[in-house]
Amino acid sequence: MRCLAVCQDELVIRMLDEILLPGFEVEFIVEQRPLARKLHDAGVTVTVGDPRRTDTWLKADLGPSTCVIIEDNGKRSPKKIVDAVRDAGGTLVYVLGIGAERHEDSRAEFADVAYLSMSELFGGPLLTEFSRSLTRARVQQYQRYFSDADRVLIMLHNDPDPDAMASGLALRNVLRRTKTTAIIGAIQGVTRPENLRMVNLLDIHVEAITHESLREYDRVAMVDVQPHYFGGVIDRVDLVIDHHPEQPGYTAVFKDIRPDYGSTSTILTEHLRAVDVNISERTATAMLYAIKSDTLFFNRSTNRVDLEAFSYLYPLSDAALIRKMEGAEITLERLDYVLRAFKDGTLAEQVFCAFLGSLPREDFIPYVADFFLQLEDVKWTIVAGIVNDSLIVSVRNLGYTKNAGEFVRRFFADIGSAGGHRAMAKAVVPMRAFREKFGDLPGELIGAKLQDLVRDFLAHEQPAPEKKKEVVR
Ligand SMILES: [Mn+2]
Repeated sequence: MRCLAVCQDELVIRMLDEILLPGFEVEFIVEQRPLARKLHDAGVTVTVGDPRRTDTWLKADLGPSTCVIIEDNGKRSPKKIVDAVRDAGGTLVYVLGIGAERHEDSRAEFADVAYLSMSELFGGPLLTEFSRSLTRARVQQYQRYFSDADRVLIMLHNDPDPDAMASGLALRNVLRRTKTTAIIGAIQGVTRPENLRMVNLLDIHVEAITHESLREYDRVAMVDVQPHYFGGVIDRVDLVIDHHPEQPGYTAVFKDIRPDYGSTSTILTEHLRAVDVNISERTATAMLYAIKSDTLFFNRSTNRVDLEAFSYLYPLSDAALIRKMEGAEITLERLDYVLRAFKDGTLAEQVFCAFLGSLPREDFIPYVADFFLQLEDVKWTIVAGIVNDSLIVSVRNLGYTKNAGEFVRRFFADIGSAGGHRAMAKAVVPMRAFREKFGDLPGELIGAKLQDLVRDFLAHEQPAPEKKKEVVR
């Protein structure tokens, strides 16, 4: 195919020539004779002429199937050139934006021709390549640092979730180690049924770690968590890879913390890709499941990089296994608490509140809160229960109403821990402190109290701006 290009910049001409030559027969029209001579000597096909004149184009033998590329350098409008090309019978006209300034104006001005901008054409791939090579350098550094260790510990947070476990598997892969030379461990093991199902289906072993046994390892890495989480027990690690906001108060030889990523598995997908490590089906399946679950299947704030990691891992993973893991959400004992909440809970003005009494495990509370949020006409759910003499409050809403994090902070931050973001939040309050603040309420009145608090909050609170993402476990 024949292509005529109008361009007065040597660098751009050489670049276009390089890119277009294999598929096109390219000829450049330049205005300055010295530039034309220089290009001609370099082997570029070039004619000297005034591109604003129709006869320049007629002379250049412009036909309806000739492709015309016109440079828009942001200094002088190429409108006259476009008109001249049109008059000479050109139809395949492309304006190529080179100056960064006036792309939007130009796009509007040349609405009837195709407008391409140089930064859009090259920016994406170039940035991907740059960030991949930066990641590669980073990963190679910690790979080397870990290479001479006999035993490596990959430490997870308590009650590890899919993202923690998948990140553990992935890091073991990056370090090119086996389960005997890189141990995945946690101080408190997995308890939630859906996570246990993942452990069984993917045959993941999480070693129980004690403060003493920490010393048996030559190197310690942490994924999906940072040392401050362990309350001063661990203040120095070799590597931290996490997507929670960076915390002070510890030292790490290497760290890669990216709070704008939806999961730690997303970061590790990039690490694996950067150093070209093969990802096994098991690891890919775990990571894909982790990305889905940490982003609540892309319902929670999701980054472009999460989608990219997802589409990269998808063909490598076992979709049937993921379906099986997801099915593990509903268990008989959970249904039991759903029924209890149904019986004792209250629904008023689209707010569902329930107090579940004393519970053997915490996960029933967020489960019930999530469950009732699916109901028609429910916009907020507040579900509470007592675990180990602390009141746990899970708050959920549909995300476009007032802020759940604000709600728990307002009423519980002074007597316990409270946090979260717009759509999901959690408070943990020692029962003694709760009684001191709200009185010694019997069970059925705790539910009613919560209903009062949220009614008060929703009636008076102005919508708060979206807070920076916090992940609620
Ligand atoms: Mn995570």
